[in-house]
Amino acid sequence: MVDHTTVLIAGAGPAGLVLANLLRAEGVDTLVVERATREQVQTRARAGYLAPNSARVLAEHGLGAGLLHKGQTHGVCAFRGEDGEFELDYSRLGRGGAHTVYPQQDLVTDLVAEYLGRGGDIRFGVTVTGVDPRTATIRYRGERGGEDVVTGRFLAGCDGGHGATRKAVPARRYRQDHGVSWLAVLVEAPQSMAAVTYAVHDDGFAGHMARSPEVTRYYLQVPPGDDPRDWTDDRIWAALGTRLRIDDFGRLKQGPVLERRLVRLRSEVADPIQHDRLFLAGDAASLISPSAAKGANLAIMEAEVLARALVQALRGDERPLAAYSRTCLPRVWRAQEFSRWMIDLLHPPADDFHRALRRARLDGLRECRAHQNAFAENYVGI
Ligand code: RFL
Repeated sequence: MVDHTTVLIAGAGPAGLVLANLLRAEGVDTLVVERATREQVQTRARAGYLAPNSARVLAEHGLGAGLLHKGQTHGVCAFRGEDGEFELDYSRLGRGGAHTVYPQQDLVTDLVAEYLGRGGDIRFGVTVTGVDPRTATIRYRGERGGEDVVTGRFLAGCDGGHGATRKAVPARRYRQDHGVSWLAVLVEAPQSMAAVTYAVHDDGFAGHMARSPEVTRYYLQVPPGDDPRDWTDDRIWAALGTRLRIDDFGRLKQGPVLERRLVRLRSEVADPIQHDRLFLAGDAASLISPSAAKGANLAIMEAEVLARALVQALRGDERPLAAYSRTCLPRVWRAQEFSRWMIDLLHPPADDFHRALRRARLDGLRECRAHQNAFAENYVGI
């Protein structure tokens, strides 16, 4: 049997779920197919820092209740190094704007509930195995095995960086492995500092980011290929203590390590991000290193652009849909440029020349209003 819908969406992450909700609000028939179970998508801890544009999209479309009630506003970040610490109140720099810190799994939970409440159809435990962009058809395997086919008027590929739809878009792919790996750690403890803190140290970068009142994210630069299992709780706290210079700035609030995973900092941008009736959004369209916390924000931006274009196409005007790649890609590249700038700032090669350049960059950020404004614009905006 072949199922039909209007917009078929592969993947129930931030990109797919925002798109699905925006389309349902316009009365468009949608079907979301998702490989994982509902429980898995609602517990997968990843992003936390949502930029003002993401908060606007969610609030404007009635998807921001959880974010407004439980999210924390953060507008200050700090840099720590051998010359001490300085803070940037980026909410008062550039055009202004703060992040809302709201764990991605909570956002996904809200978006699933809202979509189902709007009468949306979502099938969990379903893996896309084949994609035909010309007919907007996918072949999929359900939890109990056996293949089925579903077709739409349009197909949205929101199945992330390892999904099936991205392979069906013939595109030029710009790939970069930044040569840096982070141990991404979640600990059951409140945040230790009021601000996001980026620590530069000869042992490597360390970062501190809020997530919720009970859970904090830390990052540690580690040699590429390190096995996360070799990083015991004690070893993690010792490295964080050294790099975050607790002797100068005070102790960290410790708790059990809930999750440790290795993240290779890499980028991949496809151009174009559409082919025939297939349109990619989020990590399926481009991957960005988490150094500037942009991935989920790009996913939400693209979901909004795509939702508008699809609604117009269904009303007879396909021009915005034809321009989808051209609309999104300049913003994707600006985010890539800033995230690469952050990588250079936080992980310079270990030689005297690059260490001195890093100090000059930090001096610029500490002392020069024009540098601070540019940083703030890039940090919260795209
Ligand atoms: P997702 O969230 O990966 O969702 C894709 C969904 O597709 C499903 N799927 C399939 N379904 C059916 N058939 C198949 N063949 C399928 N293959 C995959 C998957 O199960 C999944 O549910 O992609 P989306 O929606 O594009 O969202 C992207 C964001 O998740 C990602 O960019 C961010 O998490 C990146 N990121 C951050 N972004 C921010 O904006 N701010 C942050 O603070 C931030 N912190 C982070 C991050 C990413 C991290 N990691 C894990 C790389 C911190 C970390 C540690």
